[in-house]
Amino acid sequence: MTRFQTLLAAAAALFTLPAFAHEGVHINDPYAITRGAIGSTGAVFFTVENHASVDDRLVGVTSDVADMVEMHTHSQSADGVMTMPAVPEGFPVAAEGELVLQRGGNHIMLMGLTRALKDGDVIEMTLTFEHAGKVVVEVPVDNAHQPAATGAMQGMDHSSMGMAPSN
Ligand SMILES: [Cu+2]
Repeated sequence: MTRFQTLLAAAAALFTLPAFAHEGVHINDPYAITRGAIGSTGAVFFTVENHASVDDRLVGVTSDVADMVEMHTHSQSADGVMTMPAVPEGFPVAAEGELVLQRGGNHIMLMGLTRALKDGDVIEMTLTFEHAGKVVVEVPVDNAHQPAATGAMQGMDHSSMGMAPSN
């Protein structure tokens, strides 16, 4: 190892050790898709890494960017109708495991945006985990994040929740 490599290794250790040392959750690759007008809806996706040796659970999400923030999943009825039922009990994150929120699966739903959003805007959300506690995450709006699936969230039926279509 050259002296330069040694310095690099030392610097890397300095920056990475605190992250590995803490027994919490890490939120990776957060992004939101939304049509953006006030009162409309949006969806938020990210991956949760659980570095702890105990099972955890995402039990709550709050943000002042929407009137309602809910955890949703996707489900398909026998006759092929897709719905997005709320999951009030939240999403489990296994010990040393991962929770993946993605299009067509579990996601965070924003209903009734309190301000207009566009690509590049950043939403602040507070996630509450059963064990890891509260984690604040900055979520960029990036509608093109997975272009192939962009239409997936639109046209979803929230009428079962008594909400009028807002977009
Ligand atoms: Cu939803």
